[in-house]
Amino acid sequence: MGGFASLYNDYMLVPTEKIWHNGTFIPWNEARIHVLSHVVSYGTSVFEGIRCYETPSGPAIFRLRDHVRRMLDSAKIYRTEVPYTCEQLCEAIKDLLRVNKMSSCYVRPIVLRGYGEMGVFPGNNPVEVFLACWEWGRYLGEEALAEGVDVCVSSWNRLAPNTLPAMAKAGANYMNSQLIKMEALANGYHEGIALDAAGYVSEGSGENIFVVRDGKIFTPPLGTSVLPGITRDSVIQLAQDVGIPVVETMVPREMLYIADEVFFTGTAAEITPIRSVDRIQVGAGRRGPVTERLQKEFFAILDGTKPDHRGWLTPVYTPQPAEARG
Ligand code: PPE
Repeated sequence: MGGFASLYNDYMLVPTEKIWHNGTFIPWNEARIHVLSHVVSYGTSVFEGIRCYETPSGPAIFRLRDHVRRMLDSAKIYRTEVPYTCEQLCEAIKDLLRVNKMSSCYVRPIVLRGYGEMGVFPGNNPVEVFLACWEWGRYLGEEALAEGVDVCVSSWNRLAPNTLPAMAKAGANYMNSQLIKMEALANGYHEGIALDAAGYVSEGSGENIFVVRDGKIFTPPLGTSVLPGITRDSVIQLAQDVGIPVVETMVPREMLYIADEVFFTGTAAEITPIRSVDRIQVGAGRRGPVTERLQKEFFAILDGTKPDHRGWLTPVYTPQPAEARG
């Protein structure tokens, strides 16, 4: 990746066998759209990113219903009727992983407006639903989870209210994310943090953000142009479980510099510590104890060392009742 040096991780897709399209499985290479599909000119898509983990009781999808629900919410914001229910899409995603014989992987459901009419109005273009999966490693590099990443505050702001709705996970929002990410990499950082239109801390190009100071955790509230992250919500609940107070409040930029710890959360990034912001060292300049504790709690549910009492994991293969096993 010329110009973006070694901070760019190689994410070259390795095809899996099948992709689900409007109710049927088609070969990976046949999951195509016409170049004049509405989505190509106008960015008309909403999507999700979901992880499936290899657990001691088999592959399990993390917070599947919550992700599918958020995609249907995103579609609703854009007046798009998805011709499948939440239950149907959850079942189809489980089928997808079985058909492709996947254990740990990333799942990308996409709803888009396809080929038909031209012009901005999307309402007469077909709604196409695709479900794909592939193997995806560490989002911000292999050492990121332990060592932390170096980030900058972006010169780009996040979406202003009444421009593009930040609560929708829409393809178009990611043009803003791309500006943030490219600028960060071009300047030698792993990632950028964007402020909202009022100048308060919002989120990363593809991650929510948390700040720790004096044993308390702060995170920007909905309404500061953040995506309502499912990992964000999980971390808030896990922090409460272990008695660490979490406050959803406006975070001024300078809090990033004087924090004891700062970390990102996201499906792809999981819980990634931030060791510097704008070349100012955060805390001790490495993963702090609160971040580490939350990582431990999070991964303990995924590796089965802690019970999943909230039902966050959906098994891909339904466990057989003992008597039916023969
Ligand atoms: N903010 C943004 C802008 C965002 O894209 C994500 C997810 C989050 C917050 C965290 O949300 P959640 O995954 O529900 O905890 N970003 C996805 C896309 C990554 C990509 O490069 O594509 C992801 O983490 O899967």
